Amino acid sequence: MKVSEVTLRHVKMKMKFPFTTSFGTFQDKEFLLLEARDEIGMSGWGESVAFHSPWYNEETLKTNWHLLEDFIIPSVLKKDIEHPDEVSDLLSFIRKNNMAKATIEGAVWDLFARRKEIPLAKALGGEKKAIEVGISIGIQKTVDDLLQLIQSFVDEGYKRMKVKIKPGWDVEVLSEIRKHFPSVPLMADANSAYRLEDIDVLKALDEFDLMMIEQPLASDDIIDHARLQKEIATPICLDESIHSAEDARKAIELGSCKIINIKIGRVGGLTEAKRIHDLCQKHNVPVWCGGMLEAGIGRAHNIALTTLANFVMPGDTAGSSRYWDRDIIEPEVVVKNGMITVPDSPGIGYQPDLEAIKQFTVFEKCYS
Ligand code: OSB
Ligand code: MG
Repeated sequence: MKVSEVTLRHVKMKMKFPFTTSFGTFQDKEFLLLEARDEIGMSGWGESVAFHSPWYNEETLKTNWHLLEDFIIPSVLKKDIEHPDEVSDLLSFIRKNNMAKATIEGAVWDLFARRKEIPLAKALGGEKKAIEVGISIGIQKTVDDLLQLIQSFVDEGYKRMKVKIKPGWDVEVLSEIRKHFPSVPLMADANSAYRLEDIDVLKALDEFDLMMIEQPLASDDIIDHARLQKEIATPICLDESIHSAEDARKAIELGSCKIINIKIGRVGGLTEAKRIHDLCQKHNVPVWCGGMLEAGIGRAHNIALTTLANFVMPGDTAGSSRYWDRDIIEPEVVVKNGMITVPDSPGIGYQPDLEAIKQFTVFEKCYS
């Protein structure tokens, strides 16, 4: 197969609610969509998870556009590609910029599966027919607001609650949650808001029977996380620190974490995501699929990846209606009793809603 034409779109959507993490607040979601067309006129779709600002990692929608336009698209266009695993080889001369790489790699995976007339999940080797879903809840104005939100998501059936924490919004908040929801599956995500010196606070969290604490320390660290893991009972899950299977190998060897959150964009694509999955499986390290507040295309890729066997914990793959009044795929992603039924149609299993995409597109450019 050959990618003979690529359309890159800058899309702007508004989330239903502001989402606050330890590093900032999102509501306007601007991102890139990539449509790759092959020599027989079929299309595959990818979504970049880079945000407008470089606060989760160093990439932004503009750096992604630059990398895609000047390096990535020219390296993939017109090349003979037997299998999507080859895309990461074509791009291996480019250091990092994983989210930009994953954008086209995801589109090639979708295209590959559509041409074979199989679901992307199957192309990846996934077997689950349905996946468990958790929800990630941002920092709220008051603890009461948070408790009410948790109640509504418990009522909707979400399989685990993840709350964002930061210094000053941690021990008391989690203690209140546990008072009201003594046995709900609960975890906390700090997005790197703490330092090893904060160890007393992090030790205090052991009291709340958390499934895990996600990325408590620096976004580029695996050394201090290993020291911290020796001191606390709560399993550490790494998110920001893991960019590759090599990173995962080192983190597991050092004991920096007991669980890994896999995000396709952060690791440079589905091929690398699968490698990390396989490595973790070999080492009995459970994984789950993280979220980047994706619209439907990115969400569909996450669902397909989650069908692999070692995704044994609920992911952050909430339904479309959690984020959007109108998503960009048809049908929308629906969560019922905390589960998503994996689509069995070819490729990502959902159709891009071209009318919605047109409505949300700010700028587009075609490369051939
Ligand atoms: O750390 O997992 C994270 C959102 C934006 C940036 C980073 C993260 C998140 C989430 C939201 O936790 C997950 C989602 O609902 O997509
Ligand atoms: Mg996280």
